[in-house]
Amino acid sequence: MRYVRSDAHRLHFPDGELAGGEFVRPFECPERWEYIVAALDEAGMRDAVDPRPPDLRRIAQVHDTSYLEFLATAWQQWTDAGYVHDALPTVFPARDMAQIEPDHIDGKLGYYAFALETAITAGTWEAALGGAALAQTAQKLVTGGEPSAFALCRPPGHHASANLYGGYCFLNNAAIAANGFLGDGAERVAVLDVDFHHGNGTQSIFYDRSDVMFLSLHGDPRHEFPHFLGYADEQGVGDGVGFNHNYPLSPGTPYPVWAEALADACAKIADFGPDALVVSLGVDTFEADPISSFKLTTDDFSRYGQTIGELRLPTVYVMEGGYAVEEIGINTVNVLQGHLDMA
Ligand code: Q9C
Ligand code: ZN
Repeated sequence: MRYVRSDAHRLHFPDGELAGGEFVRPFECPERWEYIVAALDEAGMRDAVDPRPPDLRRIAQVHDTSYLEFLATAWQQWTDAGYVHDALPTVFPARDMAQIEPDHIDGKLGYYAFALETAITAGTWEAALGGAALAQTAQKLVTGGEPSAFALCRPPGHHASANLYGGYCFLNNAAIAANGFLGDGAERVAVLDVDFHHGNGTQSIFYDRSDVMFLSLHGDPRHEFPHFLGYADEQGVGDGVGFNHNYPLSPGTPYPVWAEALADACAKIADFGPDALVVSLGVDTFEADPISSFKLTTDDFSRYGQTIGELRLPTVYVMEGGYAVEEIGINTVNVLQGHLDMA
């Protein structure tokens, strides 16, 4: 399997992440990328591809132009306001308040953020755009005939909606890949999200559509981030009814229970009969993940890679979460190799 990677990810590394009421070293850190590249190399998966330049016209089919404009200029506006540390919002357009984009950067940050663990820095936009370019390049490889490809995106993307950032995500790389398949002639695309956290951004982007089926296995939002989306009764709206499937699972879920949900999701994908599959690949379902609570082992990642490979669909894997940095590489590689064993 070819994989697409670039050094641009290093441009995004905030000084801190707000967690448990204090600033801690960000869980979403550049070492994650290094460990994955090292494990790919060790496994003999050395077919690395450089990204094509980002296609902004297509990114703007997934994200609002006002949101892209905000991301592209937020750091400049922040420093123009006299601030010197990473940019974080302090105020949000909560219930019963005006949903109007303010002029001041303090207001804009709250308008476009849904969570405040995620800081914006000088290099955030360039890194996020670089990540989106990886997803676009991987999609082009698969549209061009490669059976599968892996986009080593960092920062991740599945929490970002058309006009909201948070949960370490700015541009929705998986949605950008899915939209790319449609733009290049696919009639139906499935997005399978196996990250520990619900892919609220991806769900939101495709919620009213029948050409993209979204399926997510994740920690129950009653207990886990992002807390405000990901319930089982969210089945789509309008044309999209029946094309959104959530599998909220209890804290501590072990592999057999998780695998049962995956089997159900894969049966739904097979019935849907998509032309392509995008997998939002977060390996924060790992038993030793520092911010998550599922109990998957390193071998389980091989097992479920095989289950996904058995679908025998043209597939783009897009990197999402996974914060047990020492094992993030092997867990990721195990999914990709499991896929290759079966596909
Ligand atoms: N106590 C991704 O995996 N903080 N984002 C959770 C848990 C935010 C995760 C706090 C987690 C974001 C892409
Ligand atoms: Zn996650």
